[in-house]
Amino acid sequence: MRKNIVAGNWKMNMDYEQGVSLFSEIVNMVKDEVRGNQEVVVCSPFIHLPALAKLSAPVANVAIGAQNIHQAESGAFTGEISASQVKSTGASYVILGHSERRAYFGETDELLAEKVDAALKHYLKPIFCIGETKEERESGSFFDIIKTQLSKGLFHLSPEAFKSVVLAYEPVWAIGTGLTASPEQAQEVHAFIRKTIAEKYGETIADDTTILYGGSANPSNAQSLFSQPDIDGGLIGGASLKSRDFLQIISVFN
Ligand code: 3PY
Repeated sequence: MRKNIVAGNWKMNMDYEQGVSLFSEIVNMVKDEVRGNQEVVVCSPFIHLPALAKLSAPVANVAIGAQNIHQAESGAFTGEISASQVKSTGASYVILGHSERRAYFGETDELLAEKVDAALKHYLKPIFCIGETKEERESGSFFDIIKTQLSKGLFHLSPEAFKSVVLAYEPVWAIGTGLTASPEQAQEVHAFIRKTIAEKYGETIADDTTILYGGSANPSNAQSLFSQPDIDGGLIGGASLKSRDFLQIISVFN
């Protein structure tokens, strides 16, 4: 049975103290709430990871992740962080392919495939983001775009390796714009993603893959989005920076 996951993407927010204090609040509030096949993940800036790892270690079903890694193992890459360094903090996830990294840092599908390999080599589970721009939605090419992102970024993986990947459908037009895909629009794409995975890896792996919705998800729309059959939780931006909003989103699964 696939996991339901609510993952926070803090982006480049929170100084060290603020981040530790927010995460402590989250841990205290969710520690008796998150059960069974549900997991809460917080993807913070790198600076917070060791402290958050200590706080999350005793709590079942709460994990932490990074928002990026470099594809190389180690070496002269000033300012970069490798998968093994992230893993050594106690993190278990890494967001890869977020549209902000694709757009502002020129991350291509080919580069992302290398980052996926680096993550998996060090037992970091990728939360792999895919999604179309406004123009691609309006022109109707969005299914092709999503299929290409999946196949170039992930379909080189063996079935065993693919099982460690979590998908996040994040329509670019819904990120930082306050716009959200309707539950029906999101479900349509999630079902398409699952079908595309089934064609490559078979029904069992497709059924077991967690596919999150991301893009202005918040306490008012989480319930209607997460009740769709192929939506298994969310990758939450702004609303993950407020403990009460984040908790309300998490409690959709209780
Ligand atoms: C958003 O909610 O805007 C996000 O980008 C989540 O990753």
